[in-house]
Amino acid sequence: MTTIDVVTIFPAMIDAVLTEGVVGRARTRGLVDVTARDLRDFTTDKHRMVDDIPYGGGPGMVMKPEPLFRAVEAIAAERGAPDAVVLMTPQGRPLTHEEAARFSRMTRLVVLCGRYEGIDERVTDTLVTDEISIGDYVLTGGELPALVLIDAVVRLVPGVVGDESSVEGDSFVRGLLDHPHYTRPAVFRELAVPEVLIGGHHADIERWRARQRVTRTLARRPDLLSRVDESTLSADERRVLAQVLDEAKEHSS
Ligand code: JEK
Repeated sequence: MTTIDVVTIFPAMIDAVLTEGVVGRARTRGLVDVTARDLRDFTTDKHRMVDDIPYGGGPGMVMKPEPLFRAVEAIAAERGAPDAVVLMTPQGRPLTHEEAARFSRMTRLVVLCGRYEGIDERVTDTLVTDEISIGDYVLTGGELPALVLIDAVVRLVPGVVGDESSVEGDSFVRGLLDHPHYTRPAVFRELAVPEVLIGGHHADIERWRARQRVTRTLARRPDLLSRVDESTLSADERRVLAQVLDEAKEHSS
């Protein structure tokens, strides 16, 4: 079983989210064990202090090393040595599908959530194995990033998402965005579902969807297309991609 321990001063934030949906069900089914640990439980002073002023001066507060060390040591004693101690930080390398897949193959993960200006660098230097960021925008702490990481990791644990082929079909696995989806009614407030999807000619539908995936990726995420692994694409996707790239060349010459 995959065990994830989250160290935070806001354990209720973690519990509130990870009891719902696919991750909540994975927990009740015993596929993963996610436990939020209150960092203040690992303090030894009567005020349960987790932060202090920065050496060298400057604004804001810094997370003290001692409670974080005590928390990770207590978790290691209880669970066994972790495979990774992940720190959520704006300084981390960006979270990707590959990184999430790597964590999903581990047995014991510890995720550290900072607050304030960040944490004492001696924690990063000696306890942390991976520094991860969820993107180039600034948040107020590591809890939402930890939830994003855990959600991405848990759905890759075998058995969590019912249809394994839907995980393999993920756009970031293949390097293509998804095609548009529609459901009933066929006309909603004068907005019609594309005719090809109504007809039900399977090969036509698949060609149309392949074209949508390729043209949308080119328009919205050309960075993905330039790194696409052609061996993961269907015959329709490969043909449409070659066609669309050729047309794009034509327009620029
Ligand atoms: C963990 C505390 C708040 C906010 C200072 C940082 C460069 C200086 C700390 N993708 C992500 N965005 N934000 C986080 C994240 C934020 C956190 C903590 C993660 C702990 N904070 C905070 C501002 C600053 N600036 C950017 C200039 C430090 C994150 C992730 N993962």
